[in-house]
Amino acid sequence: MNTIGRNDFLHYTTMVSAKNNALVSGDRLKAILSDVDFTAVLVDGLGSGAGANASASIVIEELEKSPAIKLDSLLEKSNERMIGMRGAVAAAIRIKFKRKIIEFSSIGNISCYIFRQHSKKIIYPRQMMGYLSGSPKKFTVQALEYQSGDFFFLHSDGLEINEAKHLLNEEEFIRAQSARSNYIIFHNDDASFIAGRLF
Ligand SMILES: [Mn+2]
Repeated sequence: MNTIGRNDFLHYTTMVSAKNNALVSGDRLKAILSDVDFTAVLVDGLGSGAGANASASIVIEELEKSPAIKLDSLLEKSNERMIGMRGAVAAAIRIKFKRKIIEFSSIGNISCYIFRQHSKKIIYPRQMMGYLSGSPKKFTVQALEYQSGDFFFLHSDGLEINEAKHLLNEEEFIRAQSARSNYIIFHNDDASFIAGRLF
C-alpha cells in the first residue's frame, strides 16, 4: 500500500506493510496535502492483526473527522477512545508551507528524522514515552523551523534506518522514499513510513 503526493512545497511518499504479508496491518497512516499545509499521522497499533488495526484506526478516524485539528488534541481525543482497546503509539506531523514550520506531536516509539540539507545535520524531534492507552495524558506540540531542501522521515519499529546520515544524500533519500535504499531494513513485522522532501 503506497501513496504519493506532490505540490510546489512537498513531495511525499508513504508505505504500509504487514507482518507475514497478512492482509491487515497493525500500522496505519493518513496523509493530507493541501496548498497551505501537510498533515500526516503514523500509528502503530500494539500487537498485530485486527486488534492492532482497530486501535490504529481510531487515530486515523479522528484525523479524518477533523483534518485541521491541533496535533495534541488529535492524540488526546484518540487516547480517550482507547479504553478497552489494545492501544497504539503514534506520531503526527503538520507542515505549514508559508511560515516554513514543522509541528510535531508523538507518543511512543515512532521514529522521526528531519534531514537538514544546508548544514548536513539530522534533527530529532522530542519524543514522549508511553502509548495511547486510555489513561489520562498530556500531549505537547513541538514547532521546528525548516528550510527548503530539508527531508523528513517517520517510521514505525517494523523497519529501521541503518546509519541515518546516508539519507542526507538526496539520491539516497529518493531511493528511501520508494523503499529501495539499502540503508532501510525491514523486519518481518507490521511496518510503515512517511517520507517527504520539502522545497
Ligand atoms: Mn510495531
